[in-house]
Amino acid sequence: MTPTTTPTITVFERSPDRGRGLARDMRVRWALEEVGQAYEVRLVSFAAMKQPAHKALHPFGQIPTYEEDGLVLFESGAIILHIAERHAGLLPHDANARARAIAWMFAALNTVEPPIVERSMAALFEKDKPWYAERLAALDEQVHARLGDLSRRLGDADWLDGAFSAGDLLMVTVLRRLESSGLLQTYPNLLAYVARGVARPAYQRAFAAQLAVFTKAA
Ligand code: GTB
Repeated sequence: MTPTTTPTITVFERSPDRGRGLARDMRVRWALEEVGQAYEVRLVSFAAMKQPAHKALHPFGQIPTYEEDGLVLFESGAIILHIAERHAGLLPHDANARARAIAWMFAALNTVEPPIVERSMAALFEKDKPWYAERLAALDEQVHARLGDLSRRLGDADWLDGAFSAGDLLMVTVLRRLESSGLLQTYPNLLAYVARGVARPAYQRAFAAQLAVFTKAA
């Protein structure tokens, strides 16, 4: 059922990624754009995120959140699944194909994203440590293990399992976090996959909207 009121999402008032679309509101914006659902945005500062008012929406004091018709959701994956279940365009109708697309959503979030996030965190916060080079090499190896398997599975297909789905949407946003690392360069089909995702008009609209927030705040 489509919502009777316009959903509201929360996003960083000033994203630390400086408008590169790497924060997790980007995937929610993209999903909403794919299904043609208008949305409102509420900007939240780092300080406000940790206050009781925001923690009533998000127990861990983070973005994004999603509010619609009395429903409050947190966790980008749960929000996207909710959007995909209520609108056409992000999950196939066939029950088995739908289950497989949802499996790809979980794979993006539970299997591919964790080593990528761990690597980004190390690159941000551990650069000055004496063991950094060794740790980075180990983390690179873990990321390559996932990318190698993903690349082999994708092969020369456009998307992970038939038509573009919420699984691809999440996987593309996860892989985008590697853009500055150079690790994707070894996998031309994954580079092309990400390029296909970001070329989608819905992605472009979502990207422009999050960039406008950063530009206005800067
Ligand atoms: N599992 C949750 C989900 O998927 O929704 C994770 C939510 C989350 O990590 N939110 C982050 C947050 O609110 C923003 S996206 N952080 C504030 C806090 O925890 O206090 C993570 C993020 C932040 C910055 C960049 N960047 O600069 O590139 C990329 C991703």
